[in-house]
Amino acid sequence: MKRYTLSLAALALLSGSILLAGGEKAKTFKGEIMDSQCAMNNSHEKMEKMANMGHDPKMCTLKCVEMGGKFVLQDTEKNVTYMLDDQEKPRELAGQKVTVTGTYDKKTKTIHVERIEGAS
Ligand SMILES: [Cu+2]
Repeated sequence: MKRYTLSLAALALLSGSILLAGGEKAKTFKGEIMDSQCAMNNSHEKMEKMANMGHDPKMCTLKCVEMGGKFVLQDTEKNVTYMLDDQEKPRELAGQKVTVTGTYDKKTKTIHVERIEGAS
């Protein structure tokens, strides 16, 4: 019994220090799921003209990722690009306006994604 209590205390201590080490609190980021290539232009326009594909942000995003790009969150109003450490969830929301919840790592400009929701 004594050992059990001890390990519980150790666990609590451990998780406490993990929380402290994590530091940053989860925040929400608004923007559009875009591909890293088009994010450099802050728009799909250039790529769409080049590939002659009409205006279809979803298709452009998926195509560009297929060609080796990465899904990113693009704040088109501020022209800021956030990398996303989750490359699965963004797929179904490609080209859409979304709200991403997660912690931001300034060094790598990457959001550690907890949640992605389509903006209504
Ligand atoms: Cu594109």
